[in-house]
Amino acid sequence: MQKVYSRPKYLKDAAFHYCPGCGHSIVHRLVAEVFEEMGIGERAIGVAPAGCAVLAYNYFDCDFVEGAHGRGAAIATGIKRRWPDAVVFSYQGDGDLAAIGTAETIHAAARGENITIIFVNNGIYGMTGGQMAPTTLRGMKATTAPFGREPRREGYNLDITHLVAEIEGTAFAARALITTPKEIKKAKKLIASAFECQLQGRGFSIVELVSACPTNWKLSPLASIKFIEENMAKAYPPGVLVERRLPEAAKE
Ligand SMILES: Cc1ncc(C[n+]2csc(CCOP(=O)(O)OP(=O)(O)O)c2C)c(N)n1
Ligand code: SF4
Repeated sequence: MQKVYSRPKYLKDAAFHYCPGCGHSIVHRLVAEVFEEMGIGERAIGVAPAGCAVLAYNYFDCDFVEGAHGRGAAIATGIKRRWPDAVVFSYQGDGDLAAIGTAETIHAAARGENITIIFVNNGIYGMTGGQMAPTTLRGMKATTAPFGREPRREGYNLDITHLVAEIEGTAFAARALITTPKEIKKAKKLIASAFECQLQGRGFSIVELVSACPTNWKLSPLASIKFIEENMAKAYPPGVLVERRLPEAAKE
């Protein structure tokens, strides 16, 4: 019999606490598979966020630090500077990265810190019950935008990965959709490219995974996938946003 599934080496034997249809479980698995395939799991140090992935260290079988909300890029910076041989990543949601941690994210990119950010964009604050995030789409309802986001009242939605891609210290910025198996395979490739970028010492790398929060979107898991395809993917189109070559200093 052909084996089609096995637990990745760097995922502990623990059941995820995430809701059915939540993208976090899929993204965890992808990162763990990449660690195994690239042989970097023993060197990996993660920074867990506030948000639904707060317990990420219960699932990944690698070293982990719990970060305060939004501070992932700053904490990862400290770890990487102290242990340059470690493969350091911060795992963050959109409330965490694009609201509370905007400054840390942008300045880590501006400094070209050689770290990797795994950014799960579900367009809402999941853990705290569905408040509006900077990434909440125009017209999308949230507990703090009960009539649907209206730019003149709640502001425009923010494509933070695009913003960060403009910064010279960003070596690699990409986005993928956590929807169909085909898109999820693309997501895995981009996650691997981001870690490869860090291994080559090229600077800041970020992969945004556009992902479902069926619970707070108040949609079924299947309808959530459709919502990503029909709405989120238009505001946050997948693909490589930027890939910069080795800076001169790193080549010497
Ligand atoms: C400095 C700070 N502000 C606010 C909070 C409360 N808080 C915890 S999780 C969360 C929302 C997280 O949303 P997001 O980052 O989008 O992650 P998700 O739960 O959707 O994965 C908030 C506001 C906190 N823990 N620390
Ligand atoms: S609330 Fe949303 S982000 Fe949090 S575990 Fe449930 S589906 Fe995932």
